[in-house]
Amino acid sequence: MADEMESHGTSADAVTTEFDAVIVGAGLSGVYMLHRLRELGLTARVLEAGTDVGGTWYWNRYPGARCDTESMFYSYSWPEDLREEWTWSSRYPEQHEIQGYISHVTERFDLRRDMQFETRVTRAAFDETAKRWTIETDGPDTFSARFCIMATGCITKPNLPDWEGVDSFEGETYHTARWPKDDVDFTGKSVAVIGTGSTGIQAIPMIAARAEELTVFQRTPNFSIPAWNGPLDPRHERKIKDNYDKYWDMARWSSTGLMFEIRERSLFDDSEEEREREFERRWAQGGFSFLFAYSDILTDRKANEEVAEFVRNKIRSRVDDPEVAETLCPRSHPFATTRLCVDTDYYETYNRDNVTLIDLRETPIEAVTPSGLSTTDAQFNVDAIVFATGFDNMTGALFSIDIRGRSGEALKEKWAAGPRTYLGIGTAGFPNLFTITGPGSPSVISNMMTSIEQHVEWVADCLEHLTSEGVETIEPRVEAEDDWVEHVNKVANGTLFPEADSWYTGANIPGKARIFTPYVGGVGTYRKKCDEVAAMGYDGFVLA
Ligand code: N01
Repeated sequence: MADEMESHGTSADAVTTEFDAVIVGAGLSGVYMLHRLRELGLTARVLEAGTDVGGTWYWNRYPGARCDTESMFYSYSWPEDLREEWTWSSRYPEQHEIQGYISHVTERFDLRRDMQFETRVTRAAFDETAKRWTIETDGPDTFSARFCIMATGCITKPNLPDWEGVDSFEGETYHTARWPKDDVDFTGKSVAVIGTGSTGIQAIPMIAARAEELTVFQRTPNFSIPAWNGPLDPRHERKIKDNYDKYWDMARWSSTGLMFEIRERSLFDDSEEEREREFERRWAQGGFSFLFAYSDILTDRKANEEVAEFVRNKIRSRVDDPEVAETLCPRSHPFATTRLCVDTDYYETYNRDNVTLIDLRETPIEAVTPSGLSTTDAQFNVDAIVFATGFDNMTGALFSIDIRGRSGEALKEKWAAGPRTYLGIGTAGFPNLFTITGPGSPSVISNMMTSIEQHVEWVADCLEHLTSEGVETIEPRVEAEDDWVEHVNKVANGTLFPEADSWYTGANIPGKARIFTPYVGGVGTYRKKCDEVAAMGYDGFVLA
């Protein structure tokens, strides 16, 4: 039965509010989760640290921020009239447009009244006697809920290098994931950008166009494919909208959650000329399609190297200075084993007179100084430093909250050697705790939209089942969790992914356990497994 009530806490103005569920985060997951729980007649409150909905699209408002999943598949698949009434302006959606979309959905379903902003969750502890979660915040409010749903996102907690003197810089500093809401004007300024991941690759061309001088500090070059972004073709939009259910169903059962033409063919089944033609065809399409030219690109070292060299040659053709081009060519990891980037004029930016590339592998940064940055080779005096240095991904947001399960066990301690989940949805010892797109699920290796919807719908069905059956708690069995973690690793080890020092493995954060966290077995395969688990009465979970 739905419960929602308020009781007075210990301090004068502290109030404990009771709900069926507390949802942490008002991004794409939190918004949809709230909608589904409302439909079930459950009471829920979304707690969000930001001042508005949007999640990652609220925080990452740096110049050039844009999703590299195509707009038509970066939208909720429900309901029909919502998808009919919304029109994206371009092939790939821009940050402010995505935030506008999430905001539109929030208003459309009157979700805002169950959301509380500027409220950071600091602690969530399971009370074994009451069988409820107590959720504490940085404000006076405390919440009590049967279910605690972490919709905290995979790429949430910014990573800032702890270089000597990092606070001593007297100019402007920005982290791309905490970009100011007001326009930042770099006109006439000398700017340093640190980091060349998906974010840096999007921001660098935009900053270069405005700044007097831009110095890019690169530690590891990434592979990037052109986006060929442009206005959304109305005929393409109509075609997708007219066949939306069919396309979405295909996406749901595909390997990626995206609608790509995937060729189940080894690269070596084609002649060299055929391969070259196929690469060129995919290059002309732009974006991630390139990855699916052949089925062994991510499993066969030789096949992968051939693709890698094709892309390196494209870099060489896009960059005028051969030395700069070579510095931009990735060699330390196989193609696409770090997140493949999608760009607009990234490599061409290095042909501008006001842009300089510094290779941190040759000359590492030693310190931040009051006037800029010093490497082992030189001092760079700048007006502004932009940290595009990424995130403590997958577990960072969860570990920022003191999550305590049975007997006060800390999630952070349980996962010290790497996250342990069953299906990426729950973890043993933490009853009624759900992690939307958690570690061990396809999440970041798939179209996030498809994976978010699948998890939200699975969790909603599960809560409906528990409520109707009068089940108080659900949590994974330890053996089921162990088997799943082993399976996730086994599947990953059948690919080239673990060879890279990527954030997928936690290698970007000093001291973090190194383990490949997303499930690369395919979105469709994973969905089937989750559906089977539910159909078998939540096999692998303890229902008490
Ligand atoms: O972060 P990253 P991001 N010294 O971790 C460098 C999603 N996303 O914000 O590779 C020097 O990829 C680091 O160097 P290295 C997407 O899933 C999506 O760019 O660790 N350099 C790297 O170059 C993406 O993968 C979209 O050697 C340091 C960079 O900083 C994820 O978010 C857009 C350093 C960080 O790259 C994260 O992307 C943007 C140090 N101490 C993001 N520490 C779209 O949909 C870090 N670096 C388009």
